[in-house]
Amino acid sequence: MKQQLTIALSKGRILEETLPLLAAADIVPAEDIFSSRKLIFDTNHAHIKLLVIRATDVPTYVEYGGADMGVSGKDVLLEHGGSGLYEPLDLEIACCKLMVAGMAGAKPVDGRMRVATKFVKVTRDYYARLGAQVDIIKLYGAMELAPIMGLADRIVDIVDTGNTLRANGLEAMEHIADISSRLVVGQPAMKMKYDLIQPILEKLTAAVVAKRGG
Ligand code: PRT
Ligand code: MG
Repeated sequence: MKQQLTIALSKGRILEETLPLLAAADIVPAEDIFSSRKLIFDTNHAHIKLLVIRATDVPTYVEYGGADMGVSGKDVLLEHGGSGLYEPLDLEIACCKLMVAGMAGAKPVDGRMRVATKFVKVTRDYYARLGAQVDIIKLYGAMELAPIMGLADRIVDIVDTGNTLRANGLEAMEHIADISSRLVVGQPAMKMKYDLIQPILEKLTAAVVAKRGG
């Protein structure tokens, strides 16, 4: 029997931009992912399956071999720490920035700053590089609310157009990282399934380059 290959996809906004790239690499789900509640999808290849899971779970699945490869936002990868993963291709989709933001016009904070975020590791690493001691408050969503309600002085969050910040009276203050989605491959899969992975990697690379040109 031919070796099986499992690809973990991040559901939500990354998925919409991932499917056309996969299609360009001749990998097409056997049914409409968006109108299904399934977690595992067959494709046009008997040996390739797709998992559709939470974005934050993709690196974990790939690291532990629950999937051979996956598509994950760089923000999620930075927060995960990237252990056990190769990151062979920038898919150049779902682009955005990780930024520090605060109330528009807010002054620098005297003393220890409170920073609310769901990116605890990224935030800790960022302020450690600056040599600043901060208190990090973990939130799971709606970070913009934290400075408004006095819960935190700053937030670390994803910014694209800046509309969400503006709509809540906040502004971006410091740039932490440019973000896009990456193809990730597990270390065992890269070794054991290289013959299956290599042609997919080549076609995806060509699709990314073609899209960039067009
Ligand atoms: O919803 P769930 O908790 O399951 O997961 P999730 O919210 O992380 O998933 P989802 O589908 O929102 O996708 C998140 C991934 O998409 C991130 O990990 C990024 O890699 C990527 N991405 C790209 C974004 C954005 N652009 C983006 N604009 N993720 C989130 N946003 C949000 C941001 O959090 C903020 O609320 O959009 C708002 C800012 O957008 P602007 O345009 O108003 O600045
Ligand atoms: Mg979301």
